[in-house]
Amino acid sequence: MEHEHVRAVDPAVADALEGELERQRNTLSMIASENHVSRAVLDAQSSVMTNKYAEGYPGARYYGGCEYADEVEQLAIDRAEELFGAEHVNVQPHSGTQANQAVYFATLEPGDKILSLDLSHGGHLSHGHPANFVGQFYEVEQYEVDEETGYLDYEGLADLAEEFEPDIIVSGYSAYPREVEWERIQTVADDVDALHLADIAHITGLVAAGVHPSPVGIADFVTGSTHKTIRAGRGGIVMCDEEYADDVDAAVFPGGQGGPLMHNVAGKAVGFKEALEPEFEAYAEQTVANAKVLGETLADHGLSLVSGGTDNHLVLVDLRPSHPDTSGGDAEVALEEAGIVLNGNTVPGETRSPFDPSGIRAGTPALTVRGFDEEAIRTVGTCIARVIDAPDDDDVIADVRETVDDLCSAFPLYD
Ligand code: DSN
Repeated sequence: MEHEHVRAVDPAVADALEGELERQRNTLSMIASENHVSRAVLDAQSSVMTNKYAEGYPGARYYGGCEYADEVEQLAIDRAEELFGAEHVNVQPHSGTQANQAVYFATLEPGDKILSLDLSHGGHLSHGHPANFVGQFYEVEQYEVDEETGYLDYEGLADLAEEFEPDIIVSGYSAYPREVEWERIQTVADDVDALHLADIAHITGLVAAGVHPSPVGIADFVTGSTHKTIRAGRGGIVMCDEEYADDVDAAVFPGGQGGPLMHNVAGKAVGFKEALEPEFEAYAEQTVANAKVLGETLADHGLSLVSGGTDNHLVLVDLRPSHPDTSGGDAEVALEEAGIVLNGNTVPGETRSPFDPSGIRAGTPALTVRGFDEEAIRTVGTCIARVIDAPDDDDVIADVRETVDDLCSAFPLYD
């Protein structure tokens, strides 16, 4: 990864690209929504497909010269259909948010009602936050997790649905560490005659590998992003039954987007092929096993986990019981100094602010790609706890940074 062509034209950008590669190599990437894609996906994403306009869909484009674009997009579609068992897949959304936008555009009129999980309880901006277009174009009501247990409050959701009479219920979350019971949410949707969108952005890879139950075939629409646990490069997808296929396709293009990012579609095709291999299931299983060990290690050091643990790739730590004077933002900054990159995160019953929240969120997808096993993750968990115990202690930070350096050497990236 020399970037010699960039360097010849633009040394400033070449320096930044190389700096980012070294940053990823020399730190522990634990932002739960991030991952390291394969060299094959990187190669596809930096290909000449970036030059091609291919508005439309395979076999029905608005431009000539699309034979290879057709081939690549059809491969991405076929592989996604096989991976997820979906009747119809659209692989063109530029991101998970744009996948959600397509579903709203396909199914709702402005002013229609969306029932979704509150952002501070683990939801997502594109599920109805007032700062997002969704919160401005639609009427939004939000359900919550049970603040005592940290688990989704399915009964509260059912009561709220009966009262609010939503047109669509959104499930699927960005900071929820537990298995989602899709059938229970579908039952609520059926009872109030609402559609159901399951946004599996975070767990797309876990669902593909069969280590988290799938909402495909249960919810009316399933959206995902392709760069998180599934490692297929940046982008989004929408899955649905055949009856919604034309509406979803029209909502993606021309409804919400112009030309597809064909280099990213090529990355998705390659990443989905990799996800169909048996090794991917082993990777997804190890990701979850590592997250469980991470949670146990943090708990052993006195930290409080929302819901007490995890069933997926992430843990959410509420710092208030153990470290009331340390915010998630403080912890994020100190950990980054020590070479551990994660994010401060709101927690259920948040008492600070989204800019300086009470928790941290940590995920294992990227470390697992590097080969981290349970033993290495235990070391990482101990490092995190040490820094949180002494975020202002330069000696502790330096000592942890040494351990992080050793781990980065033992588990090299893009070698
Ligand atoms: N921003 C992503 C996350 O970190 O969860 C979701 O889009």
